[in-house]
Amino acid sequence: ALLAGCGGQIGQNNAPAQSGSGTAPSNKNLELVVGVKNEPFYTSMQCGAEAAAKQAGYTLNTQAPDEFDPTMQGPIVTALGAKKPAALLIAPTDDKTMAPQMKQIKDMGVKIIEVDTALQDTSVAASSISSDNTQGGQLAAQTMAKLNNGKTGSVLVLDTKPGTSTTAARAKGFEEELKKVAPNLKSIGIQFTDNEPAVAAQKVTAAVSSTPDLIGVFATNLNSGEGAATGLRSAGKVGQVQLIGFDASPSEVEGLRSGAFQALIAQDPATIGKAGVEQAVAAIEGKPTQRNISAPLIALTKQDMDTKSEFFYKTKC
Ligand code: T6T
Repeated sequence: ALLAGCGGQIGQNNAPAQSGSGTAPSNKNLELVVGVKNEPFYTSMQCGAEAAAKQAGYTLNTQAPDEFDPTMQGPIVTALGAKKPAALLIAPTDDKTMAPQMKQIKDMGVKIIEVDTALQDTSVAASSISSDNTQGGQLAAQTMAKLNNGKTGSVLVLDTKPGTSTTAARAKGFEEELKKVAPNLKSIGIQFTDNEPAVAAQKVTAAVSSTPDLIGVFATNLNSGEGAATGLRSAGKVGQVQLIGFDASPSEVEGLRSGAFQALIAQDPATIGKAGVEQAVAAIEGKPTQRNISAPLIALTKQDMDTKSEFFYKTKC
């Protein structure tokens, strides 16, 4: 399955902007394997990556599993063995179980660049580009504390799936920071949504009924945030239970405007994609690479969102 929206016809390679020079590598094909199809975070990443590939005279093809699931992403990576791109840019959907497939491709001479999520094993990728997700969680806690005005109550944290490096760091960063900046707010713990909005909605409605003093929800990504907003709507708690989301999908941005979210921690996926391509090209061309690159994050509120609209995610390039 391929992402919709970017680079002309779905699933087609982009034409390179220029042909290679005499010393350029003969294989200038890059492959991007994102976490899940039709998702604005990855579409925005793909847009940034495609523009950078075109600029560098490389082709970039993008593939995506139907679900954020290593059993679906793994075979896509394994099949690249027949295609042998010069580099694989990948957002691994599990920090452990995606390692064998990625190592197998690496052993064929394909450069590996991690974009967004990463493996625990840091020896596989030449470079990893992501938001500072711990800092993103901390920012969410600080924002919740600030908006909460010293009230006392309970807070629910929604993570996606165990083994997702990014959302795990956000949840941990949030919980640790909340203890420091808002001792009056107590986390009732981290619950997993399987990266399904419907599960997130159900966890929120359940928490609303089981926890009468529920005062806030931190949703660590787009799907959990969209689902949490649905849950608060069906429980009639919009605006009463504070919702801090992560990412800035069109639906989340709309939810921020309408008051379903009080803040969003937005990433810069296009910059992650662009830096991923730049690192891939450096690795292919034998130039120095940077092992870890951090991309910007920003808190959006209803008051300031329109001055920061460059952070809103895209559904097409
Ligand atoms: O939050 C992003 C990404 O950073 C995370 O790793 C997985 O979920 C998203 O793609 C949003 O759905």
